[in-house]
Formats: sequence, C-alpha cells, structure tokens
Amino acid sequence: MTKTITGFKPDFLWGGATAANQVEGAYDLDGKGLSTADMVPYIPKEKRGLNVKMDVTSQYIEDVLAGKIDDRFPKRDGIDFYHRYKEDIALFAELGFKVFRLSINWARIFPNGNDAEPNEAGLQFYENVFKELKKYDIEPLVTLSHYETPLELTRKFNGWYSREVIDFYVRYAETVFTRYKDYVKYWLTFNEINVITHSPYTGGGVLIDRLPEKTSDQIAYQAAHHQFVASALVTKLAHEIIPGAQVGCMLARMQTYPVTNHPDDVLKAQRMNDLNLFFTDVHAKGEYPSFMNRYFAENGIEVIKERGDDEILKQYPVDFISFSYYMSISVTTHGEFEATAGNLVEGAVKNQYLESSDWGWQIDPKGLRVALQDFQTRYGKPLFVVENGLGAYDTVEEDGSIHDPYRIDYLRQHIEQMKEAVKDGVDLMGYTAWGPIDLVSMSTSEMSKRYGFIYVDQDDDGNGTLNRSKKDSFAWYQQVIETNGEEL
Ligand code: BGP
Repeated sequence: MTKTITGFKPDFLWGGATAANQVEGAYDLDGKGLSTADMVPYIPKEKRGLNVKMDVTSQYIEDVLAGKIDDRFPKRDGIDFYHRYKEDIALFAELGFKVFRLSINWARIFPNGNDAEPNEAGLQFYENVFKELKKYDIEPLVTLSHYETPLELTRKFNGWYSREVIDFYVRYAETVFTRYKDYVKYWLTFNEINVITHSPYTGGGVLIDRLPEKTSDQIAYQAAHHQFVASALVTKLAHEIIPGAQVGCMLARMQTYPVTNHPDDVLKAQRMNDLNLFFTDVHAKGEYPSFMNRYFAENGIEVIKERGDDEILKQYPVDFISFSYYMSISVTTHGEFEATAGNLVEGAVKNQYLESSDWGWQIDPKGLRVALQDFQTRYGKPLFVVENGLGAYDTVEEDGSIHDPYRIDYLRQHIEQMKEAVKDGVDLMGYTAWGPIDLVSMSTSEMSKRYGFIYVDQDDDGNGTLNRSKKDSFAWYQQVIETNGEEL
C-alpha cells in the first residue's frame, strides 16, 4: 500500500516579515536615538544604475550631523507603522497571519546603544505592538538587530568591530527579553549576519575607512566573530529568561551554482556556498568549520578570539536556522558569460535558464528547494524561511485596484517548491513573506520596489497619503494560509 506524503504541518507558521527601520518612521520621536539605517540616503536611479552600493563613510556621517548635507533619508519616515500599527496588524489578521516578523530598533530602547537606563517610551511602543498582535493570536518573531546599530556605537566604537559592543548588545537583549517574556517566544539574533562581509556598515555598523591598514574582509570577519559570541550569549539568556524560548540565526542564503560542469566551476560554487554557510555552521554546530582556517590564512585574515569564546559558541548553539531567499547565484572560473546585476555577489553571471526581476535578481524557485535540502542535510535543525518575495513596480488602476499576477506567480512557485522540500522530509517551521505591506527598500531606499500584499500610497520622493489598500495578491495569500498551503 502506498503512503500519502503530506505537506505543511498543521501548526505551520504563515505570515510576513518587516524590519523596524524600513517601516516605522518616527526616527527621532519619543527618545529614539539615530541608527545606522537612518543615515542611508536615497539616490535617484539615474544617478546610480540598477543596483547601488551605498557606502556610508565617517565623513559623510559627520557632515550629515553637522547639517552640511541636504540628502533625503526615506527610512527615517518608513511607512509610519509607528502610528499606524493597529491598522496594519488588523490587515495582517485579515490575511490570517499566524506569525509576524518584526525587529526591535535597538536605538529606540537604548538611544546611544549603551545608556545607563533604557528608554521607557521605546519599550512601551513594542509592548503595545505585541499586545495588539496577541489580540489576534499572531505570534511575534522578533529580530534583535536588523541593520539597526545605534549610530553612537558606530561613532564611538566603530560598531561591531569593537568587542565592547558585545556587552551593550547583551544588556539590550536582556532588557527586552525581561520586558517581553510573556509576549515573545521566537527570536532571531542578527538579520542576514553574512551581509557584514558584503557591507560592514550595513551588517555591523562598521566604517572601514577608519581602519585604512586593514582589508575589508579582515574587518568584517572580526566584527562577525563578535556577533557570533554575542548571538551565543543571548541565546543562553533567552533560554534562562523566557519559558519555551526558541532562538534562531538568520542568513542571506546565496545558493550558488556552477555555470558549467567544468570541475573548476563546481569547486568555485562549492567554495562560495561554504563561505556563505560558514555563518550558519558557527551558529548551529558551535564551531568554526575547518575550511575557514585555510581561507583566513590565504587571505591574510586574523580573527582575534578571547579565551572562552570557543566554549561559548559550543555551549549555546541556536535552536533553529532561518534564512532569506530571493534568488540564486551562478559563478564560473572561465569563459565569457554576461554579468548579472544581483547586487550582493561580485562576479556573478547570468544563468541562461532563469528570468530576472526588474532589479536583476535571478528568480529561481527550485533553488529554494535545493537550499532547504542542503540546510536539512548539513544541520538537521528546524528551518524557517523568514524572507522571500518579489520586489516589483505596481500600477494603481483608476478604480484603485492593483493587479499583481507577477507577485502571485513568484510566491506560488516558491511555496510549491517549499512544499516539495517538506514532502522530502525537511523540518520547516514557517514562512514569512518579505514586506507583506510595501516598505522602503533596504538596498535602494526606494518606495517603488514593492513587495506587499498591501499597497502603501507613497512614492520615491516621499509624496503620498500613506493610505493602505489591498492588491490582488492579498486575497490569494489569504487563501494560501487558510488552506495551509494546499490551494496555491
Ligand atoms: C534583505 C533584507 C531586508 C530586505 C530584503 C529585500 O536583504 O533583510 O531588509 O529589504 O532583503 O531587499 P531590498 O529591500 O533591497 O529589495
């Protein structure tokens, strides 16, 4: 007799994901300090090509603070979630969310990152949000640090490059764990922790121009080490403070393929996958994988560890692994291949079998299945897809409707592949689509790169009513959740 292989488990956590700095706005209200995200300017497309590398420098920050620069900073205003969270959460409830991923903006709690006392107004804001979620039985999934290092920690300590920042982060985590222990069970320590090697400022509030004698990699891996230790320490704390706490790490999964079957291409892709998975290796297995010794040696990287660090990593691994997945990457060692605009990996080339988004991200639903299977085999821990989605331009029709079949197609195909992986035995806890409500883009600070089921009336210049309305994808996702992924 054949057995039926079922799909998503009954308590599968369906929902959506955001970050404080991309939605809240109110960047200087109620005692909030500046964060690194508040210093990222908007650069119009004509001045930057398809993808941007917004390198913020020490001089730039000081000039902005001195009022010498008149740039616009869209993340400072977000989509005003700070004042509209009740309306937004009601819409998430209507979608049927079981979980909502959000981040706490550290600088709302400790405005300078290391103040003597936390800012009560900031603590109260998130408590209000959690209470509102509870009303609808929506579980919060909270990222402690989503590209939001308090700016003062960058100015005084050069962010995560300094070991001192570990203590400040632990204190911040302890404060929020204690305050929200009755509301929040699921936590993520650092958003896309590997991004620190692509952009030390974004990932760790580190300004590499302040360390001219060192390479960017040397700086980034040192800062990452401090984050690993901090992540392990707060994993321990969460378990001590919150009954039933579950703590995950979070990786930007860069699923990498060889362009040809030339063994050199295969090796190159494998190496790139290893360098990416290094970050989850440390979190899940509690130690640096051996291939990194050679990588560090050959690239002149020396990571300074303190006595006891290795034990801390070993003793407090994460409970689950979460990751973002938007695209796959293809690499080669030889031959002529067209470069892609995918903005995180240098030297990535076009995969002839894949279409790209308007921002050059190569759409690859099956890559998600491959990623899930790889994670399962490598770690055997529960997995959580905490970001996935299509950034696209939307058109509002005269009657106010928004038809976004491209978004539905993208999500449907990815959820289908996720289901295949689950049928193969992958232990998947949940899925939070990125930006269920339109928000300010992380990499480009545009508003027109939209991911939402819910449209927000605001343009790239910050004009608009901020009114919320439903796109076609809203009803579609509602049905996906209602049928636990059976009707796609
Ligand atoms: C991830 C980030 C998010 C996010 C998303 C989409 O890297 O964790 O913060 O915004 O990517 O990227 P973008 O906004 O650049 O389209």
